[in-house]
Amino acid sequence: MRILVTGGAGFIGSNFVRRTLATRPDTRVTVLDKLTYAANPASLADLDAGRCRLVEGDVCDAALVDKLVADADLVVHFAAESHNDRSLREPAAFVRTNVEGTVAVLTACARHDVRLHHISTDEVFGDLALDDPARFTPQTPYRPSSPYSASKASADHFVRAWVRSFGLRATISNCSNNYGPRQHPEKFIPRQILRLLSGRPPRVYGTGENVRDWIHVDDHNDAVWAIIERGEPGQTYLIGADGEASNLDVVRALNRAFGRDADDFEHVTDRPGHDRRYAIDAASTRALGWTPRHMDLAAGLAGTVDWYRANEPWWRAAFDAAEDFYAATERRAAPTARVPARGAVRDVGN
Ligand code: NAD
Ligand code: TDX
Repeated sequence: MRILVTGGAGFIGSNFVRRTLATRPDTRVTVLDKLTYAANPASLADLDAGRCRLVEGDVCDAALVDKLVADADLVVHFAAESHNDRSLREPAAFVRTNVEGTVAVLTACARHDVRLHHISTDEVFGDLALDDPARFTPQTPYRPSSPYSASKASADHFVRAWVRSFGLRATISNCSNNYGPRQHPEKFIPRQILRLLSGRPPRVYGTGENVRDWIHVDDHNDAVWAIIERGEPGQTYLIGADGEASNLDVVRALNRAFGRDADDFEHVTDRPGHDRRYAIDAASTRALGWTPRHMDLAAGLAGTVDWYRANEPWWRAAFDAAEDFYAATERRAAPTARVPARGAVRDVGN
């Protein structure tokens, strides 16, 4: 099977490529990646060149995408601008890659009748109140909050439009927050690990009560394969591993993993529009026979710490650049305002 993986030099995509080559001997992979700041070609450098090639290019380059799709049996579309904080500073890049890039992939897949799996996020559903017992399901209405999540929501709508209008064989998955090896140092968990490895305390936005539903990247990618192999074209699948934890919980667990006082961290300026809570009901993907294997978050974090500890050449330059990025706006702050609960200011007008 010839697989085109867009965004395969990024966090989840590179783990997908590695896992695919390791577990499926009948596969060959072409990675299309623009090698933006978020990519790290070292994530693919040790792979068998006979089974994995990297094409440096833009997913918005319709002619290039068409040529690569014509040679594929399957496309898995990970390429995106993926960081909420950056989407607040440079939203246009998110519209371009996440929306126009997806349309280029859809157009080529429809032209060549190639099966597509589109990687999306739980953030398209907006957020839940901290005291709301609900979780996201495939029926939850879209209500994105940030330029990032709005661009991903738009991309999902275009996928469904291509399924309906052009008979494209496509599935969509909306996954919760991933963690694990090879995640860019700008993201929450690696940032805190690398600050701790560099002798600096973790940094929590606002009160730190915001909740994310953590899943190990290998569990996400196994779910993607379950959908590719057993999912129904045209359907949407939600992926999550019942891993809800507040940012405070995560930072305290990391401090403990480093043998530090759990409460030795800094509060900094909150993210504007900061989503309160995400929570996934993954019944749609579990129905395909998939079950997550990394259910112990503390153990998963410990393994992730070990990986970063052993791979400084992989992360050093990106970590320094990410800390510069944050230093431009981030200030120490007292955690005075609570995260708004249900019915508070953010829900007015929805
Ligand atoms: P990432 O930022 O680590 O990787 C994105 C990759 O896409 C990078 O290698 C980058 O170079 C590439 N890319 C960006 N613009 C491109 C363009 N114009 N053309 C070609 N390649 C381009 O992101 P990630 O965390 O691995 O996320 C991958 C996908 O999974 C994204 O679609 C994201 O929305 C989705 N997702 C991520 C999470 C998460 O927790 N990280 C959760 C759910 C869904
Ligand atoms: O230094 C930090 N301190 C902090 O408290 C950083 C970088 C983040 N945070 C908070 C913000 C969030 O509540 O941690 C939480 C996680 O932040 P991110 O890692 O930026 O992830 P999030 O915004 O939740 O989005 C992620 O999950 C869904 C991915 O980046 C998206 O690509 C994915 O779609």
